[in-house]
Amino acid sequence: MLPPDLDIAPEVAAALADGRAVVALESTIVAHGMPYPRNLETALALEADLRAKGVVPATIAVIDGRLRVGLGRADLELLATGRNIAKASRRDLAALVATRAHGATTVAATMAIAALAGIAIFATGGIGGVHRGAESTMDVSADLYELARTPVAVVCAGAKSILDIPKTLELLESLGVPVLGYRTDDFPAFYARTSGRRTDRRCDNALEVAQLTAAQRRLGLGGLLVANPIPAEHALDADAIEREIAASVAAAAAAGIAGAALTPFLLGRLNEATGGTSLAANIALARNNVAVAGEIALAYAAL
Ligand code: PSU
Ligand code: MN
Repeated sequence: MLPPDLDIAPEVAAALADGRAVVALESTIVAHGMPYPRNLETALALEADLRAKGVVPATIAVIDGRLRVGLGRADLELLATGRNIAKASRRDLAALVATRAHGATTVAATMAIAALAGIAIFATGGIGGVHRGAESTMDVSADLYELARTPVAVVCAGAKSILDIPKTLELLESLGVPVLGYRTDDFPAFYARTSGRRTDRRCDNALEVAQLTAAQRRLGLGGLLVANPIPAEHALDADAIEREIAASVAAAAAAGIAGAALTPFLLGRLNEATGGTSLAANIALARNNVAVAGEIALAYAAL
């Protein structure tokens, strides 16, 4: 029985009922991850890219307290331009529903809602993880715990090095989350094709990922992470980005920014400091993740 708070768009519901390919998309990247109007253009482009492949996009958000799976243009405009759209992770969903508020869903909350709707594949840019300094702040994204418990395959370009990537990979291992490298042995670092760390398994085509996703779901073992490196022509110079990241992390500490506000602060400062280049890279890797997720969803639907 689906909760009465869930609204699945007719196009998405029909595709799910027919066993056709569906890919979930998150909305924090729209409301808090990119500036207007590129956020809106990107959200629309990601959906168009999927449709062009014969895959139905299901962008997820909370609108007026409804858990919405599949948004219209007006919903995307609201998220892209709204001044007070809450960033919604798993723990925020009940309050947004109860107070009939809006929320842009993080990877964790998008996974939870996608699973309620029966969607198995989800594409995003980068996931949250273990923050630098977590040994004293204990700031670890709920995304990692969601991956451990919720049966959705998340296609991402790894994690930004605003995070501590070795600790993030250690925790994913502890939580039992398979970390697959898509056509790579290395775990990518968002703007860069490698973090210097390995994934735990390499997959060379979408069918392999679809079969692994199906097995993971049959066994009830939770989610999995598919790490897909940024296309080489869009990758940024790792040293230059690293300097900006270190400065952003220091600025956050000096301003006493912590908790849910930390990731949006770091993303915003980084976007400003690196201007158009990092934004262009961000958009390119998101589209690349959607392309791979679309292929995985098509292979999954054909199993
Ligand atoms: N990393 C990015 N871009 C993003 C996010 C993370 O490079 O937009 C967003 C995602 O929605 C992710 C969330 O789920 O930030 C993680 O926030 P937190 O660290 O507060 O869990
Ligand atoms: Mn956090």
